[in-house]
Amino acid sequence: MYFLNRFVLIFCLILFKSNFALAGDVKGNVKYEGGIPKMKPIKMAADPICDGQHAGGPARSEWLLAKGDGSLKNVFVYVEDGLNGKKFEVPSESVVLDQVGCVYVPHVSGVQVGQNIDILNSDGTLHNVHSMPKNKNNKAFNEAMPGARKKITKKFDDAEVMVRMKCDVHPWMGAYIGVVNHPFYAVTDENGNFTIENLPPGEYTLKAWHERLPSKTATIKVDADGETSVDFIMKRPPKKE
Ligand SMILES: [Cu+2]
Repeated sequence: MYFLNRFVLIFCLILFKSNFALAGDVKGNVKYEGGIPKMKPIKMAADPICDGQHAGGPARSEWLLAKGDGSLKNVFVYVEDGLNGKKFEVPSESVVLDQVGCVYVPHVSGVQVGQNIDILNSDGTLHNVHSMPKNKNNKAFNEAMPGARKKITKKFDDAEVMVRMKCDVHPWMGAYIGVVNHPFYAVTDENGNFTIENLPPGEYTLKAWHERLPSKTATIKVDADGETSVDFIMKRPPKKE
């Protein structure tokens, strides 16, 4: 009896472990190669409520955030190909896009098709949230959010990388949302790092998108248990002759 119990226990442990080992993580880093432009201060004087919220100095544009060593923030990295139409559950928690000091936070984010996006207004001023999808299956929305309107919830019906968001009141406000039909995406942090977790074993095309730089792709192989590493280098397009 004792041995039988032990056997069952070991069997269960193997089953338990394999359940968690049937997927791998993809980790990587994105670097920018080239002269790093200076992000200019945004002139918010048109709306003193916006301006008043940047005590540490004026907000700056965010279209290319690279550190001295090239580490590039705000790159949207996602599985472009290889999932072969597999369906994935839509997370019940919302993705959040906030408006803070008349700047979208975060500047780049991702969401699954059908997943709720809570668009918040942390400012006591009027914003007008305007999505600009190009995919006809995604309906554009254009909604006023007066200072007292603190939250609206939206979603997208089809995959689209990327959907641009803008504010019709503050022309400098812009954000990008990557809409994908799976959970395998990430946005690089200030060190250019990203992690995509729990990818089923297989071969995939991974794509790195940046708002001003040409996209890059890589073919990766993910094993059932372990970590795959992939780095990208992004450059400006060559100047036209
Ligand atoms: Cu605004």
